Amino acid sequence: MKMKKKRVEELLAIAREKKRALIMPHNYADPDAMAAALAIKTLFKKKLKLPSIISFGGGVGRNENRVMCECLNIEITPFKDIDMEDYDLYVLVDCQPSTGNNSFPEDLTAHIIIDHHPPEGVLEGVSFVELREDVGSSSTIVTEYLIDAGVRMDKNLASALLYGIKTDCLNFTRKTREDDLKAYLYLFRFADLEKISLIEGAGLPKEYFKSLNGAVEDAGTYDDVLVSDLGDLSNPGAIGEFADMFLRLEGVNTILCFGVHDETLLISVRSLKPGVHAGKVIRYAVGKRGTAGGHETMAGGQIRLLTETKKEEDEHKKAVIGRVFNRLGIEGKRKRKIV
Ligand SMILES: [Mn+2]
Repeated sequence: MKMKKKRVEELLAIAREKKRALIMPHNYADPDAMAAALAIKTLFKKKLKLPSIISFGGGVGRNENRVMCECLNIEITPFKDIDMEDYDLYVLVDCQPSTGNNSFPEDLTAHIIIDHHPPEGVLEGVSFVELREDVGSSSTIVTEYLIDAGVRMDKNLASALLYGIKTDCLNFTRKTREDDLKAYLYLFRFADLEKISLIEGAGLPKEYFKSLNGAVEDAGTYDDVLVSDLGDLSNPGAIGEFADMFLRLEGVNTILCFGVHDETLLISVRSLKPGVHAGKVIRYAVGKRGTAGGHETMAGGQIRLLTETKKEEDEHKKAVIGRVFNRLGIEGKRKRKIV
């Protein structure tokens, strides 16, 4: 515990003389990433009176995440409205620079990185690097910081962090360590469980079920791979959600869902098949022109489509999806509809 205390002190020492901090989760900001960002924002405010804002490139996708931001007062500024020069302290949470899943400019150097994923990013010159692969969430790491720094846990922050741990550890079925459970139990005393259940049961608009219907109608299997083209999407968060849902279909172990939102092709891959690395599949498919993030079992990516003409857009989409098909080994196979 003594060593960790030193870590949060080191972190605060770097932030001490700064005027404005920019805290950036990845573009696929999930509850863990947003909660960890909120924790750092609170730490800076309470210990240093340092103002900061939270920003990332993607929109808040899932309805649960939107409700989380609303009811726990997590303010997000879209990255397109950010001028990097307005800030003298850059903090990346739940991600690393130059990995393609965040909007942090590659020509700048971040000051602080806090993450629980394997080291993949460009970490050179970063003053404070905390990469803890031994825990299941970034929320766990920052909860320990708050405890060590003696910051009083308020209800909203505790609820956000508790939900962050719970979701990133997939209800404690995915890489959950003792430290995650310790942090969870600590937060449990302060968290507002009514708000958590509000978030988990977030209301869904009619369009959600319309796209679900479309996704099921389009879904087809190629051996043990299920593919669904969601077409034009109003709710980009649906792609990942439906991919998770399809993974429960008996007899399939790999899912590809994709759709177009705001002239951008969004792709989600899930895989439980040994030898298929979801993150690598998407990275290969979108190449340098797109962004991708994720792990072996789940990943998401996006690429802006060439849209001079409808034909060009369709061809571009086909080419990118073709590369996913190729990597999944289902090129030229026959599609069998599921309904
Ligand atoms: Mn995480």
